[in-house]
Amino acid sequence: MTRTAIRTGMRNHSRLATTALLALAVTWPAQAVDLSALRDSKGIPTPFGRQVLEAFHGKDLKGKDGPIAQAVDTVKAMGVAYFSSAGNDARHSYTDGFRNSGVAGFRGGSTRHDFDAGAGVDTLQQITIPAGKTAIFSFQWSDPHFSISGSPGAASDLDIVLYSDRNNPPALAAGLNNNIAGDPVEVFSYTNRGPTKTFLLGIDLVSGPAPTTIKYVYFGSGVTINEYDTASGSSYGHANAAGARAVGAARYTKTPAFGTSPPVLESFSSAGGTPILFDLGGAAINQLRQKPEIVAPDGGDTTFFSPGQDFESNGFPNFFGTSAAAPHAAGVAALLRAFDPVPGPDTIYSVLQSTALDMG
Ligand SMILES: [Ca+2]
Ligand SMILES: [Ca+2]
Ligand SMILES: [Ca+2]
Ligand SMILES: [Ca+2]
Repeated sequence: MTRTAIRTGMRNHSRLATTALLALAVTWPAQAVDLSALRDSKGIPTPFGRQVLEAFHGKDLKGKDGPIAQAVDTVKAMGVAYFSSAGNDARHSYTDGFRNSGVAGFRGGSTRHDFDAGAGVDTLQQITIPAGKTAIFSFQWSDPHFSISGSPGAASDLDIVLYSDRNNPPALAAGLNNNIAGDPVEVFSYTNRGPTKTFLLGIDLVSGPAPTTIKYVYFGSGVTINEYDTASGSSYGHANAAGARAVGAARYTKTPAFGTSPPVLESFSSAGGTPILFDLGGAAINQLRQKPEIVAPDGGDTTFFSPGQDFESNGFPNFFGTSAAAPHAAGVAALLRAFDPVPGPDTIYSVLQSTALDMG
């Protein structure tokens, strides 16, 4: 993957001149998003001359283009350049094929995934959740989504279950929906109210064929996967849309303007590589999009966000994350469009990438 950093010339207290219009689409949660920023009062995608940026990466469906990714592609086709934060989840993802261990799972009749790709059998994956922290696991598998493609929806029902690390451990949290004919998605969250400790994760096939790909992305400060960690890409959803440019983050103090060249990627900046496994009609495809395409600075001063986070101690809080980087990329695109309103998004994307610094 080639990552490049756009040259914003950003300095502390810098402001991005934006004579072209910027629109902000906040997408959280992604399935209930208000897309009004992307459309005018008649519901028509916003016209030429407008850039769209996005401050929050939502958690819409991965493995295919969800409703927001589709909206991104629609407005991009109307001439809108769209920049999405790549995400702040580094490589916090596990991806593998389902291997049937033959060991019984949580629900009656289910069988457990074997995490060990070799001769051994290991049906529980050890993870660590720090004291007082909440872990969220979003688990999906290669199966059509009813909410995107309509019938027949998912052909397989899988579950994900969290256990304590004791012998004969009780289940602490789980995603146990019947997914048949619905969406192949299970999500659970769990807050560790005790000291930092290890837990065990099981993935069960309840019914239907074993999926060729299972994948979860996890969220939560300090949560770690202690075995069989595939460290897979965590950028998905609308950041993964073909029409969007996904933006990673490099702290502004680690850019050429501050003496570091090439810029250094923030350790949390999400890696790409989440394949698109189904088209909008539910047919199986395998399309890998090179994401994120560009990197922009984060960590600039703001007047209010994030409170208490002032790493230069200059009285202004600093805004970190790819949500801070994406608006800088959109701001540069707006400057380009203010300079010359004719070029469409493909030209803007091309100019940004071809004039960027190669980060390797
Ligand atoms: Ca095995
Ligand atoms: Ca284990
Ligand atoms: Ca299920
Ligand atoms: Ca500051």
